Amino acid sequence: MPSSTPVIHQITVGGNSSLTFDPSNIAAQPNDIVQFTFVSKNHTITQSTFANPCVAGLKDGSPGFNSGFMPVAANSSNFPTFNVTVNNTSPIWGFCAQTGHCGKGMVFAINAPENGTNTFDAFRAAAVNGTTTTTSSEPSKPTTISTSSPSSSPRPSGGASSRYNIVSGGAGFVAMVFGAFLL
Ligand SMILES: [Cu+2]
Repeated sequence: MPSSTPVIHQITVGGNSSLTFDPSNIAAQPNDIVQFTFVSKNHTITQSTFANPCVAGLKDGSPGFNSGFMPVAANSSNFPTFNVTVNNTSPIWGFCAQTGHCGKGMVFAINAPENGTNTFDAFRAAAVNGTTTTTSSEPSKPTTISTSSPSSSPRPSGGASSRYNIVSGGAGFVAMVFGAFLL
């Protein structure tokens, strides 16, 4: 296996008091280190999955990496850091777990596919759409479900999503359904 000198990728979190990882979408090689430097407010970098951008944890149930909250006092120049070592070339997805930040697009990826369905842009869109569903629109707009001709229903999956939305009303669950729909 060819080895090269590991690269340290510097990511600024909350630069100019924004809700951003900068850069937010990077490519890295195994053994590279991604160093997050928290420069404002109170953010995290928390690992998630493409299917559930704003939910901590991996598909196999393991927690993944999580910096925890990294508060930075106003006017402070003491910036905490958190390092993630890249083990392989698989995509790594993450978000900020501070309330509302993921839904405002504060997400991050390492080695996201540049093409296909699981791009960084799709990941970010899922994060934003999954959260705004319950914060900016009516929580439950009952869907009229036709019972006269079920076989000709043009969008059965849309009906299913609406019903889950009504039952749960949870942002996380809506995000999960939305993410699953994207797959
Ligand atoms: Cu944040």
